Amino acid sequence: TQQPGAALPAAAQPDDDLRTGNSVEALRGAVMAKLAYAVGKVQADASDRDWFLATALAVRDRVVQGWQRSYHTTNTGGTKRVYYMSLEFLIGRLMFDALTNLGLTDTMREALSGLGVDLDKLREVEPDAALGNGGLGRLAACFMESMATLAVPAYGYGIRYENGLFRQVVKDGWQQEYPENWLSFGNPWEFARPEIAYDIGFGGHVETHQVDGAPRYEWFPSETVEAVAYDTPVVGWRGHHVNTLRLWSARAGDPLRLDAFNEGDHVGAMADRVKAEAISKVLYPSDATPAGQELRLRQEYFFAAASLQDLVRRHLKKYPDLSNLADQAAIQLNDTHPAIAVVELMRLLVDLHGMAWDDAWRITQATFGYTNHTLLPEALETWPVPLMERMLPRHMQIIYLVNALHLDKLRAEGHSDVDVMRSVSIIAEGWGQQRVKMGTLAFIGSHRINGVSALHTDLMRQTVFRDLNAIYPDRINNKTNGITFRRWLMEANPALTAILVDVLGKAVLDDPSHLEKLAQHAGDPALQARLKAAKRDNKATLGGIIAARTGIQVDPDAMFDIQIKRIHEYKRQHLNLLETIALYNAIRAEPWRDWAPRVKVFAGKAAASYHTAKLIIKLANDVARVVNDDPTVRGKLKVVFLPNYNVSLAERIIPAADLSEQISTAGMEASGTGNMKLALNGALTIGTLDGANVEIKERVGDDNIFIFGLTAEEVAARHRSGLSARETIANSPRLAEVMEAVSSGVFSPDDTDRYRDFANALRDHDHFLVTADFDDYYAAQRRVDALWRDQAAWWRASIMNTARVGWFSSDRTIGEYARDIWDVPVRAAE
Ligand code: F55
Repeated sequence: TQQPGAALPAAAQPDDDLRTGNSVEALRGAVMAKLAYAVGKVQADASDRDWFLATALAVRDRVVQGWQRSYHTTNTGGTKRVYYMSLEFLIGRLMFDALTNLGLTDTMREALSGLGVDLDKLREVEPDAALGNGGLGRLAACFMESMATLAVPAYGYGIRYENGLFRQVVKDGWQQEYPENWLSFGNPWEFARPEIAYDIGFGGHVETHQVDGAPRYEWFPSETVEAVAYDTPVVGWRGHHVNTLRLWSARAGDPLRLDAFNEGDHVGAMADRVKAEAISKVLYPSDATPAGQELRLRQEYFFAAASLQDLVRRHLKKYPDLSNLADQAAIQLNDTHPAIAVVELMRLLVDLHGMAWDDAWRITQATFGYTNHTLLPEALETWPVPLMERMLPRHMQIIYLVNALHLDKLRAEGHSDVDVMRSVSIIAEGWGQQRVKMGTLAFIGSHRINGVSALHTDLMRQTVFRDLNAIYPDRINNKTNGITFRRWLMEANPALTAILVDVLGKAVLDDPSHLEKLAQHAGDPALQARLKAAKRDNKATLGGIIAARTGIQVDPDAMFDIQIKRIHEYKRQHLNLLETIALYNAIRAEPWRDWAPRVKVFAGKAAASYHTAKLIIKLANDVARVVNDDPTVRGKLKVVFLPNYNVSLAERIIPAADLSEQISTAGMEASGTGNMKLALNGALTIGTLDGANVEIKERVGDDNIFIFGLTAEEVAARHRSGLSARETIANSPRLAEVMEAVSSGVFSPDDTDRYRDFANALRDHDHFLVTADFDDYYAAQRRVDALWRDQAAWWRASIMNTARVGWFSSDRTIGEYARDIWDVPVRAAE
């Protein structure tokens, strides 16, 4: 072991190289060198954070080699690139991604332990990069990893928010939001590229002049903001290929108003800088309802325009013009948030590069693909025309022209139905205000539109995009979501991974179809015992986290029943809470019965402005307090709300789950991806026939999943019938009792009216059909109890889940995008 201040080891052997060597000694030397020369600390004074930075930088050197190789190969190969445009990348911590994919985790652990440093402690000090809200942002992160794994030459484009998703603190049971500054101690993974910067215009006016008898349009923005690139390498499995996540940061251009500056209006000029730089300050913390604020539209255009300038410049370095852009670039729109890019590309092609409109439109459509992630009407993005006109005057002109040509063509083809024309128009009329429908714009501007599960895609065809689908029947296709098994199996659950490798061989790490062989061993008592022991360890670890963060003691031998996701009425955490109360009542009534001991764990953030979601968090904490304090149910039921759910916490909860709650109102959860992570890690699902649950059921089999509730069709019928929730409640004594308890303040003795309106809303409207599904859910939970009491049968089902969900790898999903949408090759499996 090196003493502090001792000479650094010489790079004698190739494998001892401080930059590239992968031996224990080389890694140790590399970390020591980073600590000294990059962090500027001596070992004796180094904090865990210093060691983390030194380690991350040493790992980064090893990533960079592959990065440069991949860059060179792509550049010389003339291969088509994929651009994944997303306002969110929920990447979480990156150190174990890099170590795992480079195969260096164990070597690094040994290298550090020789220095008296614990790698697993360093893991915990890395900030969790929460540049996203939930599923949509995490999907983008999984896709980045899978694109690197499959050696698809890809760039992720997004915004480098200084403040990611807020940190959730629970005070007296209520959610409070605190800023999360993930950059405050520096970010070892990123490379600032101050030289890669583009001017992004806002506001101003458009001038028209005639060029060769044709009108040409020129936009004179009144304001310019610079977009500066920050690059993060994304390394794929086994380090074969490394891609780039390029995030844009807003920088005020040189003194925006030099005149004001010189005239002494220092403060006014500075205020303009602040306004410009506000664009990349904060992530909008809503996972469903668009904010509709001016700053959000500025964010959308800022990063779309910067990304397009970047990829156009890359194209023109290699080709004389943009006529072959669609052969060289595929741009995927992650929901409508970047959809203004369709219009911006038209502007670049027509106004700046002088291309004929029809050619430009053909290229634009061939380049773009659009992924839809929600059908909830309140979640569909629209922007007021006056706002667009003011902020992006030329874009608004282009949108009107795109729309006019699109509607003219339909009329020429014989379409005349007013309702159809209205539904397929990009402009919505109503409430005295015109709005731009971003979903319609994205649809019209793309050659492929996809949903994220089979059911969701069918519903797209039947509902929001029904008329567009009838006109363009081949454009909508399904791409069921997936998850990266590197993070969600190998990194999150090393104990399970080791067992899988032992039973199935190492090939399972490269090809999840090998998991299927596990099914043969589902009844094997020895395998069951091993998996159960691994799960128990994971539960004990989670129990430690629960105790540390909430003070609640849980028993690792109880069933861990887990609902982790954003808090939303359509996800129905309150259905779970009502069932929890019913179970609590039942146990108290017959405490002598053989109850299956349970720990109900809830975690998730509510949008800061979503009052009902925050009340549901309070209810969870109120129910937890009452239940956990009641000696009658001790050892039988515990309720936990774990604060500040994020990617890192998910990595701890998921491997410890026995039961996975996927209980959204059917038709409302586009796919879900937590459902896949939990099933892969051996949890059984209790769920509705919604999103990807349907496809999970088809794969794991009816015996190994607990399905309940109305189907999407029945939900639609029920909404049409207008059946009353009051009647439903009256017909269920169990539910009536629970409703009365909540409503009257049994769980809120300090404020007996707290849940009155909430309960009355369920009685009067119950838009999410909590009451309609309650009895069936309660019955399904009792089937869960029964199976738990037969541990051999439970573990058989658990093994069948792990065995049969290999298909939900995001490698499979990306393979489908590559084949059906992007037309790019993927690297063959090992
Ligand atoms: C974020 C911002 C706005 Cl303005 C709207 C929505 C969101 C968002 O985070 N949506 C989201 O996460 N959608 C989810 O996408 C997942 C990935 O496709 C799905 O699995 C999930 O069903 C869906 O709700």
